Amino acid sequence: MAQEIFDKVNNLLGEIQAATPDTPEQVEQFRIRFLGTKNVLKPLFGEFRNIPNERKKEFGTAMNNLKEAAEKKYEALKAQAEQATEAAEAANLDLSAPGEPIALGGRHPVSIVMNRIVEIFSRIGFNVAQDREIEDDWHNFTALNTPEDHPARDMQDTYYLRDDVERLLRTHTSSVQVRTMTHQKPPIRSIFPGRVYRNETISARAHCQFHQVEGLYIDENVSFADLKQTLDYFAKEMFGAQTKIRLRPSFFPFTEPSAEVDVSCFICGGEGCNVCKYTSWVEILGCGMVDPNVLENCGIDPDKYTGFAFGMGVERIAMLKYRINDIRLLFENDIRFLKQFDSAF
Ligand code: 2NM
Repeated sequence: MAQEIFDKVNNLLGEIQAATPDTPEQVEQFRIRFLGTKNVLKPLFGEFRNIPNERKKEFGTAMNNLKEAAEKKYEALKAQAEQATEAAEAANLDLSAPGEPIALGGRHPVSIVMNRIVEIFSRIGFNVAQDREIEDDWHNFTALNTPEDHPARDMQDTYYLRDDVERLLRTHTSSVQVRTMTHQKPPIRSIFPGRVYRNETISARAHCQFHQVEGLYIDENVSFADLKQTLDYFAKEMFGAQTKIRLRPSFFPFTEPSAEVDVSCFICGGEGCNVCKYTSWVEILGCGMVDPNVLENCGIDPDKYTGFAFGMGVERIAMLKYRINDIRLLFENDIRFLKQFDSAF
């Protein structure tokens, strides 16, 4: 009786050692038979009480060996199967398959236009200068010939720092031009891109922050004709070769004479449309000859040097180019809006 049970144990051990499952299904069958919840070892453990006392120890050892043999075999089969799967996958790899596409972010329209302006002026020898956004009164106003009682200095128009009449958020990048003029000798030929701040009520056309690119050229004998040629080149590069410019007299505290510059409407080409309000012309920038007082304030001899300066709003040009009718769209970072601009430039 006891010997019969011992024979069963030995037969199962032989079966385990001889098993050669080679499909994943056969490995699973092996697991169910020897290690599953209803495995064939379980009823044998129940035979324990039918084993005579003097052989109980021997039986225990045999059963433990049997269980261990099943577990070891199963682990080995599993490892083998995993290796086989990996090898099969490696053999199936198509090394010539195209890579997974990586989603690229787009440039912000303000960045696209600002980069384009910088690139156009770089090509004719302007270098880029940048500086702080928190400025003092002298660099933002006084050096630029802006009188003490000028409305731009008012709290209504300029952001002053808390309890501070001296420090403010720059209202134009001209403050960087002042820093350049006080630190560098002419010839100076630079452009000044950057963010500026004005205390405006936010609306479709105005925001309390925007971006400018200003330019400055100072040397001996720089003339108003040089200014016109430079801006004519810029307009043709920016808006197309057929573009014309026209200058209208204007006023800025820091230039004399001063002018506002229009380009021929690049939307309708003169036919008349919403963008040019049926005038054929679109205003894009302000400019002028640097006032001798400004040169003097910055330590440049106005009897020896002359210069021209100009300034434009980047948002305004981006809105014209992309037909955007509300400046707030440029500051909301709504992905549905930004997705429409994918230029890598
Ligand atoms: C403009 C229009 C006209 C300008 C002048 C100067 C400086 F520093 F040379 F005096 N900086 N920027 C200037 C002149 C800016 O922006 C509409």
